[in-house]
Amino acid sequence: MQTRRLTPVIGVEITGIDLSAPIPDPTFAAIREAWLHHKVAVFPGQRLTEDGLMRFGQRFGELEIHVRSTYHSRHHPEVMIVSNKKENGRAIGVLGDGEAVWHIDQSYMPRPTFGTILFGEEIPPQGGDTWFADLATAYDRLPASLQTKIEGKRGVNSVDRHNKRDAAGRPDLAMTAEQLKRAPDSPHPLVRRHPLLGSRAIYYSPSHTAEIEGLSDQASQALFHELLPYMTQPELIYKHHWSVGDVVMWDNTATMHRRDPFPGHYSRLLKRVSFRYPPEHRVPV
Ligand SMILES: O=C(O)CCC(=O)C(=O)O
Ligand SMILES: [Fe+2]
Repeated sequence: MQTRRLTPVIGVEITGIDLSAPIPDPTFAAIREAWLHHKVAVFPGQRLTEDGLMRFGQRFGELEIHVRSTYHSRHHPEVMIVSNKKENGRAIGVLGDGEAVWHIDQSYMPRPTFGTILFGEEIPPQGGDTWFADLATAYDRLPASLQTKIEGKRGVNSVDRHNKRDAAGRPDLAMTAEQLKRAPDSPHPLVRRHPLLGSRAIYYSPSHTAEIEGLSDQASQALFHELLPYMTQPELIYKHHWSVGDVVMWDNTATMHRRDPFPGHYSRLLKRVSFRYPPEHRVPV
């Protein structure tokens, strides 16, 4: 197994390993270490079945069953389809061909996602790049006054408000009452401690963190507005340009991501699993 930094701050490429084959414990420990340390890990040239993707994901933690059940794989509810493809006029995957704006995966759940793994099966020749920003380094580089301002505050994460705000013309975002019950508005600290590393990171998901507890809407938005430029500094970002066979995984405790749109006449299809924090760290602290 070889590793290569993708930028001086965030991202590592890991080669010389076949993720579909059984991975010995020491090799797995090295992969996990590299991923946690660099926050985003890219494994090019993989061939993974859904079972293989699940087997790899399960080594990191309990697999999550995504609340948007419409886009589960037909074969396994743990596998989610991210795609613009349609079958009989119905979208088989989430997110379509549009931009996915900056977010932290499932920050709107009472128990948010720890890691997400995507496997690229069909990739368009242009567009659809996925950008990752390092929110631990962003936190470290905040002016002390801004660190103090967010210290001890909780952001209210709301998929319901996100859906209502962005749902115009996006039927893929609609959620049933049953799904919304699983995803109630969820307050989480704006600064969270990494459950395994102890480092601190900003935990503000521009798509889903709707307001700050105890602040007016105006004061909440003003603080978000102040934070965002520090979270999107170019040197904190790794932009992934996809090839078929790429596996990309990221740590939602310490990063956020966004995706570029792509021309809708191309097909893009990725398979996705996500896993949870260890039980003792499920609610961000
Ligand atoms: O389509 C992508 O590249 C990213 C999708 C995404 O945000 C996710 O799977 O969590
Ligand atoms: Fe995402």
